[in-house]
Amino acid sequence: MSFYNEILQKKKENKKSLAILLDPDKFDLKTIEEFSKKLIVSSFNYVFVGGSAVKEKVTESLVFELKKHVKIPVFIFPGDINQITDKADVLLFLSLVSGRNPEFLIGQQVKAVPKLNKSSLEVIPTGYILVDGGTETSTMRVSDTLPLNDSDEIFNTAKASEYLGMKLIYLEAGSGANKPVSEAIVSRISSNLKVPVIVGGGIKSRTKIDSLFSAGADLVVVGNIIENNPNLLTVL
Ligand code: 1GP
Repeated sequence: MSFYNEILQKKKENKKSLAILLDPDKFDLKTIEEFSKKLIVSSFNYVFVGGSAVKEKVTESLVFELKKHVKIPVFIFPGDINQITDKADVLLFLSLVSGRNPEFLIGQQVKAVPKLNKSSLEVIPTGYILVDGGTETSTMRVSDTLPLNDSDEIFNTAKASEYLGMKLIYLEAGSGANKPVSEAIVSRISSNLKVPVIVGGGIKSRTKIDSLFSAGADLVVVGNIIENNPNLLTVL
C-alpha cells in the first residue's frame, strides 16, 4: 500500500498520526543512534526531514543514517530542490499556495522533475498554507511571502488546493510560532474537505496535539519542542 493510501485509510478509521520534524542543519549526526532508540519506542508515526535552506547532501546524509536505525517512514518536507533525496520514502511535493511567489508555487517543482524522474520516491502533491503564527518565520523570509490571517481566505485557499488536485493540505504556523493554527481553522477545513489535513508550527504539548486531533487534524507535526528537549520524544 502506498503511504498516501495508508494516510487515507487512517483518516477513514479516524486514526491520528504524529510526525517529528528534523532540520538537517540542526541535527547532530553523532546523536543519531541514541535518538533512534528513543524514536523506536515513541508514539511518532513518521519522520519529516526538511528545512528552509539546507546545503546539498546534508539532508541525504541524515536520511541515510536514520534509515540504518529505524523503520519508521521518512518524508522529505523540502524547502528547496536540494533537499530531495531518493533515500527517503515520500516526498511532500509542496506548493506554497498561500503566497504569490511563482518560484515556490511552481518554479522549484518544475526544477525538481529531472531528479524525480530518476527516483522511486512516492510523490504526494501538497497544498502548503502559511498561517499567521504571530512571529516572523524563516519560511516567510526564504519564500518572500506573507502568511494568511483571514479565516475565509485560509479556507478558500485550502478548498482551491483540493479543487486543483492537491492530495494533502498542510496548515503551517511556522517553526517556533507563538500561536499554532487554531482549532477553529482546522475544524472548518477538515470538515469541508475530503483530503487529509496536516498541522504544524508552534505546537508545544500533548494537550495541544490532542486538541488539534479533536478539531480534525489527521497528522500533527512537531519540531522545536523535541529539538529543545530530546527526552520528550518518548513522553509525547
Ligand atoms: C512543522 O514548522 C513546523 O510544520 C515545526 O514547527 O518547530 O514550532 O514545532 P515547530
